[in-house]
Parts: sequence; structure tokens; C-alpha cells
Amino acid sequence: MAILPQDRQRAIQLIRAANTILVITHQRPDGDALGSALGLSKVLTALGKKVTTYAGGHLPSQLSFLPGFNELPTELTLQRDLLIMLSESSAKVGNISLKRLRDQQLVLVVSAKEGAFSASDVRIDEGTLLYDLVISVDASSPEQLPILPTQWDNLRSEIPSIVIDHHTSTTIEAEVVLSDSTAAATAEILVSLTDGLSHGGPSQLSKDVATCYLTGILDDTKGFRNTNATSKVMTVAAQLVAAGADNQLITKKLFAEKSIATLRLWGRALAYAKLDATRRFAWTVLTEADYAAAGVSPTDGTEGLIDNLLKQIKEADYVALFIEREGEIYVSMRNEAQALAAKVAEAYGGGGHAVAAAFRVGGPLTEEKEAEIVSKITIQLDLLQKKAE
Ligand SMILES: [Mn+2]
Repeated sequence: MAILPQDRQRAIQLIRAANTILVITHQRPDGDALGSALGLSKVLTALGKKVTTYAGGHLPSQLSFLPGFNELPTELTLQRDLLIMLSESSAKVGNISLKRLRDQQLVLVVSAKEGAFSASDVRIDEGTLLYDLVISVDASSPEQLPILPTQWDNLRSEIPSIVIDHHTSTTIEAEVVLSDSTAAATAEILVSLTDGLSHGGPSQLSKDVATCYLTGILDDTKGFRNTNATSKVMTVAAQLVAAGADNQLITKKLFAEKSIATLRLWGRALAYAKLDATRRFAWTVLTEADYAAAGVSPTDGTEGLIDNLLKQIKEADYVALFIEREGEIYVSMRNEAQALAAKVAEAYGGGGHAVAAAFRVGGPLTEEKEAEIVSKITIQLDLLQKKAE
């Protein structure tokens, strides 16, 4: 579904009216998530807004070349102050002190200078939020956000909210949802939104912003190799290169620069790769032990493994990578033609695109567990192939 002009206009109005904006993206952000969040944040800052950008605690060092990456906070404060208001109509405040009664019990002692205070002089309130607009980019479900789903709901009940995304099934609710599944990347949607925000002033598509957005497009199209590399997104990319985006730098950082530890980890994955030749399905696994042996942090090291290497397997049309991480198994799937990846992911509570999707199941990643996940995938594969006949 394409974005309605009135929704886009409404988003621009909300942004223009805001002063202090929180921009968030999904946890374990990829190039589109961080490129979109950082690029949009730069645009908003240039428009005079106070902006906080947050993507959770785990940031991939591979993306540290992005302008603004090093200023990203690793924690976010959403709490507000508690306000205790005391009327001085019946007495004047002399002294204020704190007493600890017992564990987790504090008493605020207010002594009166003239007269006496009564309980009716006290009013308690919650301070206002730090933000007056929240924007989520490139996240499709509340569970992917770097804040709790309840925190998202609380935020959007109090301040205007905007969701900008390009996944097929965006389930995050907001005052304005700009969701376009024909866009190759969230960054592609943001280029036209940035044009709209620049209207009546200078273009906000600076060199840094263009580099952020082109990173999103190149990462989500895998350097224009995926089926989502439409002429539309290539035209947008040309606009970004014209604005000064550094195509060579981004391509090198995204696709052609790996530490030797990461390559050793990939070597383990390749050595273990298995093939179901009849179904043209290949998969491999990486356990926590593999990460430890290669000396790679479990939150890092697999960016590009499935797209740059596993998808090259000539004998397979469908590939999957199972990663054991913090007691869970993350299953990433890719395919070129039929929408297997999205189908399988949906069947197991995950999400994504027709050709690239993911879901997770409980660990640990034993051989039995691996066989169980493979059979889950082949069931969906057989269903799809039967439908195609
Ligand atoms: Mn994306």
C-alpha cells in the first residue's frame, strides 16, 4: 500500500508543530533502521527541533561510519519527575529534610516557619514528558521497539505519534502511520518526507543526511541485488548521490569489510552448511560455542552472511540461518521467487518481507532442535510448492 497524501501532510504538520522529538527504531538495528533514524534526526535538528535518537543498547559497530552514530545514547529515560506541590497560604516553609523510615520508604519532612501545614496543603502530580512527538522508523511490530510495548502505548496516548515503515505487516499503532510496502527501504520513504519538510526553505537533504538514507537503501536492497531494487528506488538513490552521499564508502562498509574474526565465524557456518537437494533448501547454524571459538560477540558478526554468501549457493532457492543467541534461536530466511520467507515467519510468529523474513524459537540449539526447525520450514515449503503446481 502506498502512502496517502493526506497522511504525509498530517505527519509534516505534526513535525512542524513539535519542539522536542523522540526518534526510535527497531532493536538490533540494520543499515536502514539506523540510516533512517539518524538521517531523519539530522533533518529535524536542522529544522530547529531538539531530538533524541534511540535504537536500544546493541549497536552494530559496522555502522559506526554513519554520521551521528557516536552520539547515540545506549540508554533512554522515559521517566518523568514526580511533583509535590505545597501551598504556602497557611504557613511558610522553614526547612526541608529527608528521613529513611525503613527499606524503600522515604519521608520528606517539611517544617513550617510560621503557622502549620496540613495534608490539604499538598498536591501531587506527575511532571510532563520530555518529548512532544514520538516517531518510530523501520520497526513493524511493537515488540521490535527498543522500549516496552506498554511504554509505546503510554507515549502515544499522551503525545502525537508517527510510524514510518515499509514492511508488509506493520502492526504498530500511531496517530499517523506512513506505511508503504512498495518502498524498498524506510529511507526511501524519508527522502520524499524530507523534501516535504524542506518546502518553503532550503533543502534539508545535506551530504550527511543523504549518506544516512543511501545506507538504508543499499542495505535493504543489498546493493540493488534484491528483487526490491525497483527503478523508483534507483531514482531516489541517484538523487541521494547527487546530494553528496558517499556510495563507495557505504558499499565498502556494508558489503566488503569484515574483521578476520567475523570471517572465521562465517567459515564455521559455511563448513556446516547442509542441503535438501530435492526441495532446493539450504541452511546452516551458528551456536554460542561457534561465536566463542571465533572470538565474535553474539550480537555482531552475521550481518551479510546470509545475503552475501548463503544466497550464492547454486543448488538452493531457499536459504536459512539459525543463530543461537541468549538462549533463543533466531531464524533468518531468504528466497528469490515465492514468498516462502514471509509465510514461514508468519506461521511461527515472526515477520518481514516476502523474500526476507525472520522468526525466533526457544533454544538451546541442539541437533534435535535444528531438525525440528528444518521440518517446520519444509512443511511450509511443501505447501507452497503444492500450491504452485
Ligand atoms: Mn528497512
